[in-house]
Amino acid sequence: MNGAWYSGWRHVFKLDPDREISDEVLEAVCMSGTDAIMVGGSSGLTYDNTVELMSRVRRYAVDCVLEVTSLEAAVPGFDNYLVPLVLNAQQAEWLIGRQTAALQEFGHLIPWEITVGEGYLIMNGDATAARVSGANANLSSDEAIAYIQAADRLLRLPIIYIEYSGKFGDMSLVRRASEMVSQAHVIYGGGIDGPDKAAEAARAARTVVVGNVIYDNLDAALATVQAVKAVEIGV
Ligand code: 1GP
Repeated sequence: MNGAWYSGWRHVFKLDPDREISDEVLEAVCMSGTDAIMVGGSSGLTYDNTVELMSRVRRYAVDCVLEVTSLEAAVPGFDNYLVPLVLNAQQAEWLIGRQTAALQEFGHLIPWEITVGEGYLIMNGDATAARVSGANANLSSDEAIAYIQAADRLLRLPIIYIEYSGKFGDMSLVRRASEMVSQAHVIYGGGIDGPDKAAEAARAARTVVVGNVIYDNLDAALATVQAVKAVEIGV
């Protein structure tokens, strides 16, 4: 662990401001023992729905982090901010263009001490994030590893997020990435529908993100917390 605020994360729940969540479900998620709540989504984020979700999560002691993907939903008051740079985006605006446009406008307001860049590798072409950013998700393992090495070694990004949103990914690739990085913290997310896949992902990545299943099967989602925490970090 390098002492960074994300370095101890093993399990994270990701909540989408554009989706309904009842108070009961939100309470169960926030009190589950997860290490953080990540707020983010690929479409439909607004200032209002992001503020609303943040203030509801704020009732609980768990850390609340915003993944900033649109300028209008860049809401102050989160514990930390993650700024994705889509490594395999086809349009440069998603790699560094939107971020620099935001800096021109709001650079003086950004809380740098609690903000980090996140190299985002989108591996599921059907995910909304892939469609929105035009990411080339059709990568061989070696190509994916080259992106990860570029992010870790050349760009020295502190976090690399291997994103399979909606589909369970190739754990041998994720493990290979985790074993190869020199300094980056590897996060995996996508298709975890219960404790078995959660444990598998926890063997391959430092941090495991669980999203959709919260809305589909709360008990299965909650069971992922202990499943992840029971696995020693092997990478
Ligand atoms: C999405 O990586 C997260 O950004 C989690 O993916 O919704 O498929 O669990 P799922």
